[in-house]
Amino acid sequence: LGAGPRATDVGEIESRFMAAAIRLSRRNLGRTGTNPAVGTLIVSPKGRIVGTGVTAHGGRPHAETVALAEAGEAARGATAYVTLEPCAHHGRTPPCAQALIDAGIARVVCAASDPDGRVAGKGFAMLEAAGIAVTTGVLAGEAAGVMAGYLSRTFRRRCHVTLKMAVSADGMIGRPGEGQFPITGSIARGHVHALRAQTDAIGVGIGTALADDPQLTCRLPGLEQRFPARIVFDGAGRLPLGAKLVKTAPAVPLLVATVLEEAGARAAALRANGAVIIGAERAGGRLALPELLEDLAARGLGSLMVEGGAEVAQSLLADGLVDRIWLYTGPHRLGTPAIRSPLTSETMPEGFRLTDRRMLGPDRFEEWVRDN
Ligand code: AOF
Ligand code: ZN
Repeated sequence: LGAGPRATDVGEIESRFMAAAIRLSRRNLGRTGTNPAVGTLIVSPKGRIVGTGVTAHGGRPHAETVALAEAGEAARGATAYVTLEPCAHHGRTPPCAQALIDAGIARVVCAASDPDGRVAGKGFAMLEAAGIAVTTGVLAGEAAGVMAGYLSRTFRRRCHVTLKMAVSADGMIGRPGEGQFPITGSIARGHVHALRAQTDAIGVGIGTALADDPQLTCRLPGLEQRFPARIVFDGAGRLPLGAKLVKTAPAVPLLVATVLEEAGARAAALRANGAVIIGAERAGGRLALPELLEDLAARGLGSLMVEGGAEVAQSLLADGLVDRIWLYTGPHRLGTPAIRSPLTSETMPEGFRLTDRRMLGPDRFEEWVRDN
């Protein structure tokens, strides 16, 4: 577990193993369908890792099953570190709580509880009824960050929203009429593509779709097969059939949120070209975003990353719908005329807390999370 000083107290040891299980769970984030990406470590009484598991591509088998299979007989008397409460329901396989009991696990340490009605507390109860010691809430916040999409979709019945912004040193996001303007370098670009691959859906406003003609796919070696859905917020149905977003659909899923009465025949034309049309309402001149986020969740999309533009960002912020901000700040000033970002590192809206900051080559990356 790294080269740090040897952990001695129980709480610290627990945190270290849980941190490793959370890192492991990230490996399949975005690839487990509507199932959360869970991580499991099986640790022997002597503190040796004898099994590791992460929810498989597509969502099955579950993490615990994978880790127990690797541990085999070594699971007897061991401690299982699981980032989510083990399931208690009969799905395509028997409950993980039962599998842990049958394997002779002595102790289970968990991060987050599972809000799925079929589990919600029943997993812990099953384990305890079998005489297994259960500790919960270890690094719960970190684990919830990884499973944010699943937890939001299940708990709140709406998409978890991450706003991605790239701003210049003077707080600008681009120049009017110049399309995609490079603000950050290639390392930051690769970082964005990797984050896209972990997200269920990527959204842009129609203004950005028209100005930049983006594809919003992940173009990193090894991740080309990862296709998050793309969503265009397009109240009046203005997305042209020749846009790259349409040309790449339906191989890469494309959803267009539009007011049906306004889009008229264009909605049918987009549908005929492979787009899924989501009927939306207007509220005060803009698209009614809360209902839209609920609609996306009902379609199984838990995490949404919004990549622009300023207007959509502003609307989501005004409605209090942004859960997390991924902010890239480039080293150059754009000067004027330029489009001002609704936020910068220095002018972060109230309620957001800095949870990560690092340099990606010449650019600075920050993660800000809203406290609920
Ligand atoms: C676990 N370990 O690795 C995951 C769990 O459709 P099913 O049968 O796979 O069940 C989906 C539910 O299983 C999902 O809603 C969540 O409650 C749980 N996911 N549970 O014990 C895992 N991915
Ligand atoms: Zn399970």
